[in-house]
Amino acid sequence: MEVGFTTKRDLCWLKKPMQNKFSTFSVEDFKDTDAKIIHETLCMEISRLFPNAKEIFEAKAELIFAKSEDDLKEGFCISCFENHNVRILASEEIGYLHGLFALYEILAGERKVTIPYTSVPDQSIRMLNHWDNFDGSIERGYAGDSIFYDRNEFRGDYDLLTQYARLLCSVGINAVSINNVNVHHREAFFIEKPALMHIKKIAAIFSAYGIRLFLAINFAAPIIVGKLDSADPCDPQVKNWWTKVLDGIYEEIPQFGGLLVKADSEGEPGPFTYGRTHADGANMLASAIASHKGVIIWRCFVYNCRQSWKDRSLDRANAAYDLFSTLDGTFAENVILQIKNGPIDFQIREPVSPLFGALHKTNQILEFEITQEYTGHQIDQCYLLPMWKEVMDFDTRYEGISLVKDILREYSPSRKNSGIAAVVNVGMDENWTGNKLAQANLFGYGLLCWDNALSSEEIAERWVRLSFSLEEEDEKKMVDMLMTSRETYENYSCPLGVGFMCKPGIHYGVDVDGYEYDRWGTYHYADRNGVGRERSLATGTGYTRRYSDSRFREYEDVNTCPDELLLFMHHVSYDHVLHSGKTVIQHIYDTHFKGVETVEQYLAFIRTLEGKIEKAEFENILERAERQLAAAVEWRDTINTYFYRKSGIEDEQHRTVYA
Ligand code: GCV
Repeated sequence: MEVGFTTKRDLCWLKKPMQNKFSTFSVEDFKDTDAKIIHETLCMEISRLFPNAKEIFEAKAELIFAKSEDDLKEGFCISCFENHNVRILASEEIGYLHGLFALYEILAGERKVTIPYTSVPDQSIRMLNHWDNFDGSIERGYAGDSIFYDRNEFRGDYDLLTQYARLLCSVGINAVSINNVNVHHREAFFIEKPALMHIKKIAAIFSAYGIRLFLAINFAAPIIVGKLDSADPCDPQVKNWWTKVLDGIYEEIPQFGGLLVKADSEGEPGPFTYGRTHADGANMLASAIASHKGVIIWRCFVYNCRQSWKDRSLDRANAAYDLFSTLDGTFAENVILQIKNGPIDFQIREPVSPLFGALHKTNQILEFEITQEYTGHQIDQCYLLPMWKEVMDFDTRYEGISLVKDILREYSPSRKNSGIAAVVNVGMDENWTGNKLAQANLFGYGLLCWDNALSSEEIAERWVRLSFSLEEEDEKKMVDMLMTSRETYENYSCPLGVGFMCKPGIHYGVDVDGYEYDRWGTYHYADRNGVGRERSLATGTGYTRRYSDSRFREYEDVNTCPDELLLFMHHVSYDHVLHSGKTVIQHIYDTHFKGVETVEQYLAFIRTLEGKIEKAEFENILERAERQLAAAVEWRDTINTYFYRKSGIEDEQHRTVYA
């Protein structure tokens, strides 16, 4: 049995095998084929995490995996925990594997749990989306090339993919899409046999860890691949074509999860070309895949990307709500709408999408972005768990089910077709994520999808403890650094929810007016009197009215609108006084100075880690932090100067603001 790995990679949070912890283990088998595969994976993982444990075929082993009478879904129950005697119960075989990883974490991370310890996932779908292209590049990837593809070939490094799959399984991920939602010409052919021959091998690796594989498709594939005249979802020929394509996929990959679709968005084709609705498009694919029990995940990131800054009535933030809330109840049972956390695009601060709570009869997935497109490219550290917690715990204030994390499950007609997805942050870099600290986001994302009640802090603590071996004081400092890093990034970048002051295209670094006169619908409208997008019903774009009555009233009124969202919702003067007691302009100065000072403190702390963590890790974290500081200084000085020039108002504290 192959136990070690040949491709050298950071083992991340699984790097502390527990030698001689158990000498024997036994497994009560489940009967079907998938179960046998997972049994093999289980044995392999035991030998990696608890070396020297031998499988025996009687019930008196030190580590026992046995069937549970309760329905634990993909979860487990660690029911006994005495000396060397541990029992892990599960009702599906994948639960054994999740239980094993949990046991490892309890022992290696010295985590305290109460026995019996039962853990059942809160969300059914816990997915990662890759935006990887066949040429090996990754759209919005900051950790090297794709782990799947290399110069228009399948990379075929199955050892690497096994390492990846186990990392994902260890944090509870159960679905992965492996190609970019912007499906270019070559990737459009992934649905055909020659590519499927490779993809089925990738699917088998994931499947051994209980993870289903999905493909992003091009809606115009019937034309591009099938050479039909049209991709009209209401054309029977088109539906027949998709049915055959999907039959072909399932013939190769019986455990295939389904399709992910970006349609009529940012140049991608879609049903609008034929005067059809998104329900027509999604339902056609859903019916073509239904006999295989697959699902269609349909993204709601649909907006007009050819807007004019001159027209203040058109608002990109309204787009997804307006389009999809009117289609509620019209989607097939195996269609799931995937909704970005905010109404625009993964900014450091956005309100929660008003679509949550507006859909009551449609399966839903919430979409996050782990890859740090707008949050520092994995150069700047930005621990995103606090942001994700805010979104999941957000109270829409509709009657009945009102928290986003509950809405996902409760308002999805088919509970198993609901959950969370995120654009992942990994690539070929040896530490997977470019910046070692960005591993915490991947780890934390998985944990949070599984257990929605975890705090960001607990997740950070668990990651730090498993990843390093620090003294308590340093451990605490590292956790504090992670915990404050989102606020710090926000402090030196876009103020008060205004968003998009980054360099166009690459989305790293400051360019205050970079998007101001462009077509993307992301304007801050700063002038000599004030700044912000007016989205009130009374005098703006009416975005605020897309929320429940209570949220509408809160956001509509500048006096009740939360400070952190003020410039998202309103255009206000520079001397407008925030709830904090500061004027908008003074807030901008203060936060930008503070942001840089905090990064300086991070850097000082990181320097003290020399010799306390592995050399390569130290050098990596230090190098990134130095670059973060340089970027933060640019952000601070550009933003401060920009608003000083616009407003003519001096910093009360007379710090250096360039004229
Ligand atoms: C994959 C943003 C990103 C695009 C991305 C798009 C999406 O606009 O900048 O790179 O495209 O979101 O989510 O589809």
